[in-house]
Parts: sequence; structure tokens; C-alpha cells
Amino acid sequence: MTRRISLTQYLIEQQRQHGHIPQELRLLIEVVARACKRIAISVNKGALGDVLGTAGSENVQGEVQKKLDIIANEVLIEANEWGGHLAAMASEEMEGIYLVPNRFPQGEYLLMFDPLDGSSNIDVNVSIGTIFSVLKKPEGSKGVSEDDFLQPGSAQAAAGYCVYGPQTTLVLTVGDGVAMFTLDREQGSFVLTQEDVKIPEDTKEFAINMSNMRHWDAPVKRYIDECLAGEEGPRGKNFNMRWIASMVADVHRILTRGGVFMYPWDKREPNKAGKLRLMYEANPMAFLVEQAGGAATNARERIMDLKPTKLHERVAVVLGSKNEVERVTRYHLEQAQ
Ligand code: P6P
Repeated sequence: MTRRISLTQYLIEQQRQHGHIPQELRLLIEVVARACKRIAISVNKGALGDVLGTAGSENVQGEVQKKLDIIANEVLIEANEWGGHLAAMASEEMEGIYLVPNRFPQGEYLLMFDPLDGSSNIDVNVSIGTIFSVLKKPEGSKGVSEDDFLQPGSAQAAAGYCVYGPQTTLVLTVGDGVAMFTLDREQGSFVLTQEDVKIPEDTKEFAINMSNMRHWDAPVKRYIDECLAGEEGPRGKNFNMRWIASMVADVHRILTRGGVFMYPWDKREPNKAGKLRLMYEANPMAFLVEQAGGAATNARERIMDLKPTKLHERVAVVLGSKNEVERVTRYHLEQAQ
């Protein structure tokens, strides 16, 4: 039975016992968690609050913004700008970086987030979530620019997400394993419900949007065809499929019971590496998955080794149970020979 301690106590232990995180990072994570609690309140209002539907605007990605996308983004900005932990923030919903206003103390961390991932699921009451990633501002950097954010995922100081589903659960890593905290609505605080999360190295469950099959590259088609062939096929076992179209929900399932999640490159957008964003979707999820003993690649290389060139750059994603991710990589390398 996992010790029922609060997020604050867990973080203080990480700070005190493991010397793993400085106080500034602990305080930053607590502020992000409080912001997620506020977002959960808006999300859970649904039709009872004026939060559903579109906002009548588009974000930098050219996607129609939902009202909750904007609400979540504003909550995260307002919660984090005054605390003194951050130098700047970046969001899927904002084109450029957001510098902490001069009236507030500047900190040494950079915070990136997708304030509400999976927002196409909001109006149909399917789980959605907030994804966040924390970097340190490069030493000696004068002021802050977008270039300061362009660090590989391996440089992350912390990463996590909050999934707004049947439970509101914060999942976090500071580089010392993965822990899950469930929101206790009576206390109004996140309580540790699982630590040392581990992803099984093998799985019988894959997650991919099958409607894109005709656009996939051959190695992805080969991998999925073999899964579909079941026990009569080369894999010798039957597979199950899940696709929630909400990365946070799909990744949460994989952290909870294993599986492989794929959003591969496809020929609809040949000049784009993939659909998902490297800095505030793939990198934080890759950090969590690797810390839980899984693997995360762009089908060829480790995601956390990729050197970003743009704040909103996209990437192909294959992540989850290690042996399955490695098989997909092997199929791509065999194609290249
Ligand atoms: P599709 C949500 O819009 C998202 O960015 C991820 O959360 C999700 O995994 C993916 O896109 C779903 O994409 O093309 O299946 O709707």
C-alpha cells in the first residue's frame, strides 16, 4: 500500500532526502499543481459553466481554440508568473515565449506546457490533460530568448501531466522515477497514490489512429500488420487496440498497464516530422516513460536526444513498452539498409 502523503511532503522528501531537487524547483512544481487543480474545476464544470465550445479563434498551430484551451493557458500563466521561480514560459497556445513581467522577481527555470491537450475531447466528456516540462535557463544567458528553450529533452529538470478524467491525477518525474498523485477533492490536495511506476517491457496493446494507415511509412505498416495478424502471425500473440485521441489519457494507460503509443510520420504532411509537438508533448512524455523503464523514440532516434530548432516543432512519436518500441526502431533501420 502506497504511503498516503501529500505532494508537498513527497517533494520535500525529494529535496531533503535525495538532495534531488532544489527548493525553487519544488515550489515551481507545487504552483503548477495548484494551477492544475484550478483547471480541473473549470473542466469539471462542463456545460454548467461557460467553458464548452470554441473560442472563435485559432492558435499558433492553426487549430481552432476551445474556450477551455484559453482558460487553462491563462490559469497557468497567472499562477506561475509572480512566484520568482521562472524566467519565462512557452505554451502551445502562444506563438512566442512569455517573459515574466519586470514587476515580478525573475527565476532560473523555464516552463513549457500544453495547457489542455486533447481538447477535441472536451465537448464529448472524454479525458483531457495538461502537460508540462521544466528546463533550467542556460547559465550566463543574459535575459531570456526563445533559443534558451531549445534544449534537448535530456536537459529537463522535471516533467509531468495532470489528467482530468474519472480521477484528477498528477503524474510527475524529477528524474528519480515516476509518482502519481490523485486529487482528494475533500482535502483539496494531491495525495500520493503510486510511486516507482514501472511500464512492463512487453505488451499486447497498441495505440494508433488506424484511419491514417494508408499514409504510413512501410515499417509502421509492417509493425501494425503483424499486431493485427495475431497469434497466427509472426508475433505469435493476439493484440488489443486502444486510441483515445488524447495523448495524456493514452500515455496514462501505458504508464498504468503498459502498451505502445504511436503517432508516426505520415505522407499527408511530408515536410513535417509528425503531428505532436516536441517541446511540450513528446519531451515531457518521453521523460516520464523512460523514468518508468519504457522507451520513447521518433521511430529511429531517442526523442530526448533530439536537438530542437524551433519552439513549436513537431516530431513523430513511438513510446511505451521498451521491447515494442525497439522493434519499431529495428523495422525502420532494416528499411534503411
Ligand atoms: P488524431 C490531441 O489533439 C493530440 O494532440 C494528442 O493528444 C492526440 O494523441 C492526437 O492529437 C490525436 O490525433 O489525429 O487521432 O485526432
